[in-house]
Amino acid sequence: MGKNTYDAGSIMVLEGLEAVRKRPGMYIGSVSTRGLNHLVYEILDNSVDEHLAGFCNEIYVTLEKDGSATVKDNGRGIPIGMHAKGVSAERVVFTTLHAGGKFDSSSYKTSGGLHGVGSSVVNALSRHLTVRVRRDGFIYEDKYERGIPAIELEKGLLPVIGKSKETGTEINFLPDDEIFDKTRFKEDDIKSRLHETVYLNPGLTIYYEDKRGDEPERITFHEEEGIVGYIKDMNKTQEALHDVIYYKGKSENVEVEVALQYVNEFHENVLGFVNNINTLEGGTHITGFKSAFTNIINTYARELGILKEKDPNFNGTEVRSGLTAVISIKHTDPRFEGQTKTKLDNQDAAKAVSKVTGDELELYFDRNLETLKSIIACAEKASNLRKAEEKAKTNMLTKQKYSFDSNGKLSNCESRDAKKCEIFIVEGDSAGGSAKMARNRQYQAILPIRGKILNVEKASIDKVLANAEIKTMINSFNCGFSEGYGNDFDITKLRYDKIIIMADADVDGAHISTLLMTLFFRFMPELIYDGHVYIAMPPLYKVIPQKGEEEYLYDDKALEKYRETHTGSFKLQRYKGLGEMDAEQLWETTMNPATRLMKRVEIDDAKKASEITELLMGLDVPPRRTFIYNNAKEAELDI
Ligand code: 0RA
Repeated sequence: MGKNTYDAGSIMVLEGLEAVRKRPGMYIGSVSTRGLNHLVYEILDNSVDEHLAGFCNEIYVTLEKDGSATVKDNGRGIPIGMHAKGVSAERVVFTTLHAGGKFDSSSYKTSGGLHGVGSSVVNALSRHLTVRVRRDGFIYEDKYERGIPAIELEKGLLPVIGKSKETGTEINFLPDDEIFDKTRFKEDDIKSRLHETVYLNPGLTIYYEDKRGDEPERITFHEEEGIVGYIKDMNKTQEALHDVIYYKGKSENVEVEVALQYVNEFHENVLGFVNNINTLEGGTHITGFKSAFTNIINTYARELGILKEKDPNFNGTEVRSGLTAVISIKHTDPRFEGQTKTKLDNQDAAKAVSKVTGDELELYFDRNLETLKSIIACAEKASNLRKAEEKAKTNMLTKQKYSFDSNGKLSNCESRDAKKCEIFIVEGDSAGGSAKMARNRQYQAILPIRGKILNVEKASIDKVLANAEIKTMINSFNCGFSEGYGNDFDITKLRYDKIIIMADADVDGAHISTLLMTLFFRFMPELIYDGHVYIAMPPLYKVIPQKGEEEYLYDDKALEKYRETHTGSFKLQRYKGLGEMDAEQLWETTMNPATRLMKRVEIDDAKKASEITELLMGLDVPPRRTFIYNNAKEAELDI
């Protein structure tokens, strides 16, 4: 850009906007409900950055009746003065695509630069967006439509629309229905994001209000205890073995904060955050924590004589058996890698977390010997269990190798070219039968499963392994599994490129899908990280018009559309289950790669499935059914 004028700037602006509107997924992940909610998070993150910079302690998030969202903070207010580009700095923030593009929503701004990364992306994807800035005694306003400024500025400066003693930024925006499949924000996701945000920022209060229903819903999110409260909440239904351990420190210019607690369980739950971003794929901060932690526990176990000279060390999985932990770091220049760009890559983070953990835990354990002993006892228990299970596993898997082929459940495909092969996991024997007839036997394998598979979230590993269906799955996928025995999972051996869950579009079907996702998430997470798991989308209806072609419709919205766009009478056939379709229909609608619809399971889906499973375990049957049903209804087509 040669000239530093407003005109030159605005041309760049329009090009940037077009790029965002053309490929929204590049900037916000997707145009499904997840991408839609992401708009709120982008705007929220800027206010949270202002909190991190030390100038804001209250944020209001409102889901308005008209479908728009408002995020208001009491920070300094986005700068409104003249920018070098010859226009108010606010306009630059909302119309210039900031570097990075993909997904780098918020970062830790210790320098207090002109933040607002993501604002222009939200602006470009909004039908309309209004900014109000309160500062210097006035209220300033700016407006946009689909990212394009909607008011003309005088001398490049914003109009004053009132007076105020307050300071802060208020942004209201309506997502563009030309971009998004659905434009209704999903309140549950937004609420849990807000809750997560205040756990990580104990000085912050977020006032949430949903005005869309008949009765407005209001929640105040504030967590005085920060990540300690987060741990307490995650463990609230479990038997804690000691008070939450908390420490923080700074090393390598990285701020490290950790809270942890053991429960009477074998499950490990370690969450990582970098500058408030949930690092779902882990990374260096997590490995730094794990290696220091394993090291410390083993050192103490030897000092206390619990491990004898001849004994091998406890491995990491054993040491973390029963552990719930949150590792939250602040880094001035985080680099993310991985499938969803949520894996931290900075080596200094590993060093910093490891150093702070080593120093602080030593201080803590020297003063809290009883806690230390109960933690070592957990590792010991896990270690003994592993040895017993390893034996059981060898026995079972060798036996199983011979028996499962002969029990005839798996109808394997003929090709051995994994890249082309698919396996359908089909609920029910009758649907399994149709699927077997319908399939392309060259590339498609069918594994019918009966009823509800074992709930893997709470079952111990030997029970999981003893379950016939699960054994068959592990054997047929051919990669082993990855919990409790160190890391035995080898994705390169995967026998099928696609693992497709095919269940009825009803409550029980949703439950089966949830359980299967939980199984994969817990024991074979790479299947999901690498995008191998799918959910088949059978149609809900078939319409047979008096004149014209038959059509399959996949949801109620499609039916509504059909009714609007077709005249003349038609017969409507509702599929209740997969078993109702004959082989040919099943092939045509659900299995034929050329015509079917499928939803790829993302790590968020699987994580949520696992959380739901955990939640359901504690509930009685009636609320459980409504819960599943409500969630099943919200399953969306995502293709
Ligand atoms: C840069 C400088 C200053 C404030 C902000 C950014 C700011 C941005 C956003 C976005 C949402 N809420 C925000 N609050 C503040 C401060 C400039 C100054 O007063 O010196």
